[in-house]
Amino acid sequence: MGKTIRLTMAQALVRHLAALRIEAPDGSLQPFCGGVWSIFGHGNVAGLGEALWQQRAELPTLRAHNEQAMAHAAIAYAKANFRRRIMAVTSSIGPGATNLVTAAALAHVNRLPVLLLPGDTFASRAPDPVLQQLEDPQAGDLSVNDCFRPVTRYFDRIVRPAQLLSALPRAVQVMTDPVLCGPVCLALPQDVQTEAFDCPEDFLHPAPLRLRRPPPDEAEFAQALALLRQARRPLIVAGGGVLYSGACKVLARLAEQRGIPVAETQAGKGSLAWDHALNLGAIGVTGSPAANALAREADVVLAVGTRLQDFTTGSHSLFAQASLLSLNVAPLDAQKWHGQALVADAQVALARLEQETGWQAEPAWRERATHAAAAWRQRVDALTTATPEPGTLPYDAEVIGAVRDSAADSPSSDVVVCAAGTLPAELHKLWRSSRPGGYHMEYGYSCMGYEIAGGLGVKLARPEAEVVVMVGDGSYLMMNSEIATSVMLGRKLLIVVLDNRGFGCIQRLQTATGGERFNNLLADCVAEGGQDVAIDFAAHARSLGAEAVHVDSLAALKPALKRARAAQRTQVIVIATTHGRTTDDGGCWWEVAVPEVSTRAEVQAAHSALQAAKAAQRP
Ligand SMILES: Cc1ncc(C[n+]2csc(CCOP(=O)(O)OP(=O)(O)O)c2C)c(N)n1
Ligand SMILES: [Mg+2]
Repeated sequence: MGKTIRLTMAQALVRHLAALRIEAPDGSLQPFCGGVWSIFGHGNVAGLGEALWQQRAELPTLRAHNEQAMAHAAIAYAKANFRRRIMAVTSSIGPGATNLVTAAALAHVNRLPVLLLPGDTFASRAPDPVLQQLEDPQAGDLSVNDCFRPVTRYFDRIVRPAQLLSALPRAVQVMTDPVLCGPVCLALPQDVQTEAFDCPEDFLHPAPLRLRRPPPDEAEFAQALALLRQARRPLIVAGGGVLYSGACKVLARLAEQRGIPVAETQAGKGSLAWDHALNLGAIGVTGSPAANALAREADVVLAVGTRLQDFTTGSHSLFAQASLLSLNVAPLDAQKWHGQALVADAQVALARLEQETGWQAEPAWRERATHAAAAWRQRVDALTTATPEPGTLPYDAEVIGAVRDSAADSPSSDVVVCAAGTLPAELHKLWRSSRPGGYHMEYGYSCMGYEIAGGLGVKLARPEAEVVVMVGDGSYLMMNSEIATSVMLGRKLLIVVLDNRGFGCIQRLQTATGGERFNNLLADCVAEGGQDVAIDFAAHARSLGAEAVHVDSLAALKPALKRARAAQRTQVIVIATTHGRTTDDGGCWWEVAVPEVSTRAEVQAAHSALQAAKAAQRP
């Protein structure tokens, strides 16, 4: 047996984490863990807290104001690093821990790594029940941390210090495995955090990590190639996996050489530069007319690195006529929707396909795609540079145009961050992303409240970028406390709040499904004896330490953006927008359940329309 050192479990954990290095694409080694977000309580302050203090020079500890927000920041950091670097998040037991559950689900859905380290109740059970302890009458070993089991990709509870020696490397393995990649949770009983054991020295010097690139199975590759050789009108749907595997360059070469147009999912936007001749733009429910029209005419769809969620497939109605070839590192995704699977790393498999001859789109298809893409680029120009009619409020497209055009550099170094509401659809259609990572949309879980905290995580990962958080009033109100953290950490965010006085997108969905306007817009929620609240977002943001202004028109927004870009501290710009207008161009059907019986004729009509639309769904 090699040398050992007497350490507490928490000290061993933190030292291992601080020592982890990962190989960058250029072969250099980088710290794997960018820091540990911590809110302390009795469940972690003495144990993990002491260990983090000891290691503070090697592994930064950061404090924010809400555990969920800290995890959002950590997840965004991993996404902005294309899953190559992570952050950890530690909480106390009980409410601090369960505050992390939503974020764990967010990371799970988006296949993004994060190391969650909630405190847990005493393994010894000596002082039970402790403050915040759940007592289950039928299970003595249950704690609130068991909520993490379904929303993590690896869960463990460390009830003896030496268990860490296998549990932590397994958690790291899951986070760096492109197939399993997602959130992991090590629940840490507070007494075990503080218990000493003989820790092998080796554990404090882990081997460098490297992301695996699985090659395709030969037979599967041959089948895929056979399908592509038959294709006359192929379309590539680029998902987040293109970005995570670093396949953007080979994707661009393939598109050009073979004349194949590319459409992008929310996670895949930025795979090709927005002005690439064969970039049709966004696909699906929030898609461009160019991408959706060609999706309906394609004979083979090569889906790369996408989960094929309903917004991408139009609830399986959009490219239902095409043969689907799904290139994905995860078998779960590759075999979806009865597609032909090609399980492999996207970069490796696309590079292999590049070597193969005999597959090429028809010249007419390339030409059609080039024209459609150019027409859509022109239309985006028109939509995003329009000015509202006198007396009307601007809508999101016009604000997006103003934000884009305020960038001093071209192509701009902006990273736009967003997650929920009206904006994801508008940004997916209209934002122009020049480089991978310039478009940071959390649209797997579409979690209101991700935006500002996520923006902070992006800024930590990309300090040189202008991180522009675009957020609706509803999402802002759900989680905004990390504005203060951004000021405290000196990490500037440029936050643009689009205040349409309520949950605009859900109100429109409500009406579209035959419902009466109800419980969504603030004006519709004032109770008898209550008052309509005029929320002063700028004053609120100022109270958290940001510099903030309310602008009363699109004309006033433009100089405000210029000033905000020149500033050092976090900026918040608030503009009133209309909830009544969105970009009509593009889009496609999306299945939302509508009541089968109702006293409302509008609901009955919407139900009939739903049944008719379902006929177009791939069975
Ligand atoms: C945590 C969470 N709760 C509820 C929802 C459902 N939801 C999606 S968008 C939305 C309203 C968003 O309002 P706002 O941010 O003001 O954007 P708007 O649609 O008005 O532009 C709601 C309630 C969600 N996505 N996330
Ligand atoms: Mg709103």
